[in-house]
Amino acid sequence: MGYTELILKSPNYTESLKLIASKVLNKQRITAEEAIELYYHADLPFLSILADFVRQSINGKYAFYNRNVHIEPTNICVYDCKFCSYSHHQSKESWELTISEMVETVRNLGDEITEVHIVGAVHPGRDIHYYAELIRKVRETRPEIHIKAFTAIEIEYMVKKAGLSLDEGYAILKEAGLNSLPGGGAEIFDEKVREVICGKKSTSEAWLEVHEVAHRNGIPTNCTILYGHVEKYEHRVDHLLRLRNLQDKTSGFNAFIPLKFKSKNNELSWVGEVSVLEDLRNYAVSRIFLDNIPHLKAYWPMIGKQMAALSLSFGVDDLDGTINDSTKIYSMAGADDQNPALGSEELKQLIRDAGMIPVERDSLYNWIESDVDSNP
Ligand code: V47
Ligand code: SF4
Repeated sequence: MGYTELILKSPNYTESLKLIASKVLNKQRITAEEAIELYYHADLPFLSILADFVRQSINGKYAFYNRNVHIEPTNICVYDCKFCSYSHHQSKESWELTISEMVETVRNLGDEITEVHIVGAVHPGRDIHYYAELIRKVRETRPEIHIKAFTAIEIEYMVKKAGLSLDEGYAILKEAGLNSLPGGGAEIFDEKVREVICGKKSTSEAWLEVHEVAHRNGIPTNCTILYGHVEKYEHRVDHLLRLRNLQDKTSGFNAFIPLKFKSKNNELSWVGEVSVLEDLRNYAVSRIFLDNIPHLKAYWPMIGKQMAALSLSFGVDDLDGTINDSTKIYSMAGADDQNPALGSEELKQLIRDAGMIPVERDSLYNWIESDVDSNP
């Protein structure tokens, strides 16, 4: 008996769960209500089978990784999100790197690094011209490297500060050498929950607009959700639905990255953290619901290496990444991996142990190297 029959003939599942399963297995889209039902009522084996079906339909047995480095320009922030352990409000220590310091970091990177990921706090004194200068200098130093930089929150602020429109801002950043945007700052779109956890930050509507205009300007982006704090399943599904709708319109998202709330050293510490079972449930429902976003990424410095390996059986096809130890956003919030560096051999073995085929990718998911010959 195949896995699918195991679900459809099993006495363990309700008729409505079986209906959802047959929709997924027939490659039909599920509704928001059905996603909510999966969150509340489906068990992990059920979710794993369906998420793996979707994953394999899109990405086969391949699991991707890339060689990147994170640079965090500053922790001085105009906002004071309650879940944040990183900004100067919480850490009580302010720091800002100069452009020369950041360029020096890039200069010293090994040739194998193909991407630089630049994300930091929203500094009150830095506008788009400052950041365009940073990107320009990075580009001069490493002409071939992919520059993925600035969350929608940083973009919105730097563009407004300079009195420009988003289109004008993107023209400047693209000319300087920006290639894509990461997915941070989305948090949770539901306006009431957003008010509780990060009331001063850019609105959900603004986040979505920054990404929509990026896509219209030919700049691909990622998207995220911050889950496991005070939100309910209904809020997660509302968030996924807004992303799915935008992707239907633009096709500009490359990857969705669920970010698990880490509770150390921030104003939401009292909430605690959800279990690893909840992480797997969340990956699987996201994979099943977001049928139009090609990649589901696990950010392993946050959940730990072993959990990242397990996530590959719950819809994940991409592990971020081979990163240096400069990522403070999570280590300060109590990430499982306090020293997030992983060599590519170790990462590849982790993927093989999970029964998948490792593929080193570039930032746009073109293949660089794999155990098998080439992208089929
Ligand atoms: O927006 C902050 C999150 C994000 C906490 O696009 C926290 O490839 C958990 O978006 N617990 C920034 N999460 C990082 C980000 C990211 C990371 C990796 C890859 C990509 C990509 C994007 O970090 C913030 C916020 O949602 N965050 N504090 C915390 N205590
Ligand atoms: Fe600032 Fe980002 Fe922290 Fe919010 S999450 S306080 S925007 S650094």
